[in-house]
Amino acid sequence: MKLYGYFRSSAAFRVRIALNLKGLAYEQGAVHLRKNEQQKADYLALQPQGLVPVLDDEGETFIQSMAIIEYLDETHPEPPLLPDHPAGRARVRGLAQAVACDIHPIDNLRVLRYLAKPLGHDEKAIEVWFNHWIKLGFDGIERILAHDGQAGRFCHGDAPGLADICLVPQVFNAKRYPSFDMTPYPAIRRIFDACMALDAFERARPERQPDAE
Ligand SMILES: N[C@@H](CCC(=O)N[C@@H](CS)C(=O)NCC(=O)O)C(=O)O
Repeated sequence: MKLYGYFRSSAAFRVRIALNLKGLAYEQGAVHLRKNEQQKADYLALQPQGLVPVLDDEGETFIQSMAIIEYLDETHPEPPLLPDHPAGRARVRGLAQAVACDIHPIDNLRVLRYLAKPLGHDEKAIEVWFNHWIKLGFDGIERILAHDGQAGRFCHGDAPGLADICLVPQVFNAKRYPSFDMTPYPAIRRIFDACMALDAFERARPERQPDAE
């Protein structure tokens, strides 16, 4: 398998964690987002949206991190990334989407670039924007994790899964600006630490990727 991504991409980070949890070997194809390699014709032929990641599995290519992770879960069921019970699966997908649909897209590189140009916002305003959407998202996720009684060591019980896979890269993003305060999120911090104690998460972190700068 080959994963096209970028060391700082949190969507690619999700897929790296999933591949590691499944114990699957993969090579990486680096797409340098800051240099706009995602807009080059050869990459657009692979991913017409101009986004990472893409997973190539024996010549078949797949886009969108959540779809890729569910593909991996269906083709390599052990260990499962979603609970057995439909209600558990819905809870885990809900938490995962709270990150992947409600936080991450608004803080994506192309959005931040658009805020700068043509909208004319400076670096400070962009930092305020970036942190604002993470705070709003984390406030809700923290309430769920701390109060619905279904989190264990991880977001759902005591095994890592899709919700943790989405949460951890988003916490890395939250640390991008030192001005973001993680203090109000003890449940998120506890689960983050539990995840990062696992080799599958640790090996997926941005600094450990071959294209890291
Ligand atoms: N919903 C997509 C999001 C993919 C995405 O936004 N990727 C970012 C990096 S995390 C990207 O490629 N950004 C390029 C850009 O903004 O130009 C997924 O989950 O795969």
